[in-house]
Amino acid sequence: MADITIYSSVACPYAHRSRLALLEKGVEFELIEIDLQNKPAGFTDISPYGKVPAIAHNNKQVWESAIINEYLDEVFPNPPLLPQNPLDKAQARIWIDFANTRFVTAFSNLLRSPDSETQEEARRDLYKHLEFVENQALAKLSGNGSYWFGENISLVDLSFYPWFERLPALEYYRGFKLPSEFTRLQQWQNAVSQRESVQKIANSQEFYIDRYARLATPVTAKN
Ligand SMILES: N[C@@H](CCC(=O)N[C@@H](CS)C(=O)NCC(=O)O)C(=O)O
Repeated sequence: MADITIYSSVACPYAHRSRLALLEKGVEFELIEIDLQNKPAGFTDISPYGKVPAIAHNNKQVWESAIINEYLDEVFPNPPLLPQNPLDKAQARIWIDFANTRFVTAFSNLLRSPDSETQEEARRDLYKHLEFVENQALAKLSGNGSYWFGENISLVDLSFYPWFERLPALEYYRGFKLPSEFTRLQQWQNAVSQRESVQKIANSQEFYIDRYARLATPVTAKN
């Protein structure tokens, strides 16, 4: 029996992050797919917020994707997915926080908001956040390497990537593409998309377009 059980949902980008971390670590795990429209009885005993992902390890639970990923990195230290030096580790955590609080919020508002003004604000924010990543992260930290911190993949790459796999849905529903001027980001996306872990659980563009049909509600203009 695997030591780790992950409660996941195939379309969920947060669960995607933790599944990638498990695959990068090469640990055995059992995956339980949760139907979020019809959660199993007692699911909050495993995941107190009622969300995926959550993991069970040694009869204890951990939830919240960013926390799960740091936990996995500590419990399975090889290969390391965070820099070892405290200052670099702090930088990595700042970027993961940036993903959670800014990048994902703009992505989600653009896709989900039925309100055209909110969508336009989200579109501007998303562009601004991608520009910030291009100039302040990839151009400065990556050197000649393909990943956020250069040669080695890290939890920062895994924290952003699931939304990049879902960009075709944003293009389909909102006409938003990764701007071509962000060449470092394009290279980064290509490199991450080719990793074995990523390929193993990648879904097609059609999958996301179909799955997000319900969320990508039509625009309603304000009077
Ligand atoms: N902050 C959480 C977000 C997880 C999350 O929002 N998961 C969604 C699916 S993508 C969920 O489980 N939603 C079910 C619900 O809220 O009832 C994390 O990073 O793990």
